[in-house]
Amino acid sequence: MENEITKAVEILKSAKKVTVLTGAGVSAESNVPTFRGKEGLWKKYRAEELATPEAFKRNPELVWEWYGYRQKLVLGCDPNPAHEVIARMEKYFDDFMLITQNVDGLHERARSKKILELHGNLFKARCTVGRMIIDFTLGDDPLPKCESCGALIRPHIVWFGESLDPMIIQLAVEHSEKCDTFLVIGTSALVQPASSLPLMAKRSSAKVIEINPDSTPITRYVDVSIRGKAGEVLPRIWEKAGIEKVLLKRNE
Ligand code: BV8
Repeated sequence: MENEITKAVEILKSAKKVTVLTGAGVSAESNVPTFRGKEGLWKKYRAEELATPEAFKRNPELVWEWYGYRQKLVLGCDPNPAHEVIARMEKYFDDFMLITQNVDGLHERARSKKILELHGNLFKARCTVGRMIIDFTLGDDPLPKCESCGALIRPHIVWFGESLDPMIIQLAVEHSEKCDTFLVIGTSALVQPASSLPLMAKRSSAKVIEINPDSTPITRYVDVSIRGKAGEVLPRIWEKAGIEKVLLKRNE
């Protein structure tokens, strides 16, 4: 692994435009269960049962119960060193974008500012009629309604079979195609269109670095594949790159 970390450090030291794509694995060390891991969220429930518009139509109360459970679960978790290094990276590259598939809000809590949330956010909801988006945490009402029109509100989450926000996916594609360095961290690379982004970066001759304890369908395309945990590997790469020291010296 040391050899791959050294390669990743060399790439980052000459990077100017960095794009990062994260999946549930970046929150694993914050004790947020991943989707498809052995303790995965989907294990208790099947995605089709709950993370789809049909499920919400069929049983909105059960879907809200699941999202309320996940809100409580995430509120008991904290960002881990992986989130923190990604937040610090943002300050040191001329052009930086974080694209996340995660809906847990931990990147924001780690003070990342430049974030594209591809799949929405657990702590936002929207009116099923007027589509107005609000900050929302489930309370005692199992079927929360829109304050202005009385219609049901739903989690502001992209469910399977639903399209992503066109503006968000367009920005994600732009940042994947124009970066010179693309880090893909903690994703099984199974969900589309997110998992096409690293390949777009590769096709636009960016250097792609994958950090994941397991291999994934994109491992064979990346330049550097580091088999490790994000919370351990990212701090080592960042420390070794010494970018903060160099730039702090420059700003002295
Ligand atoms: C859409 C919100 C147009 C829900 C989620 C081709 C093109 C377009 C669409 C499709 C297509 N093929 C299939 C589709 C349909 C579908 C899809 O991709 N299905 C898959 C399952 C085959 N896509 C869609 O429906 C998308 N819509 O494209 O619209 C359209 C419309 C209709 C029909 C066709 C196209 C919408 C997808 C969004 C779905 N919503 N989330 C919720 O959260 O409640 S996706 C869900 O999976 C989460 O967001 C999650 O982030 C995402 C991906 O999972 P991962 O993040 O990768 O998590 P996972 O557990 O799988 O993996 C964790 C990884 O971390 C593992 O690799 C593990 O090894 C690693 N790890 C573990 N510990 C660590 C670690 N890594 C680092 N450090 C550690 N410590």
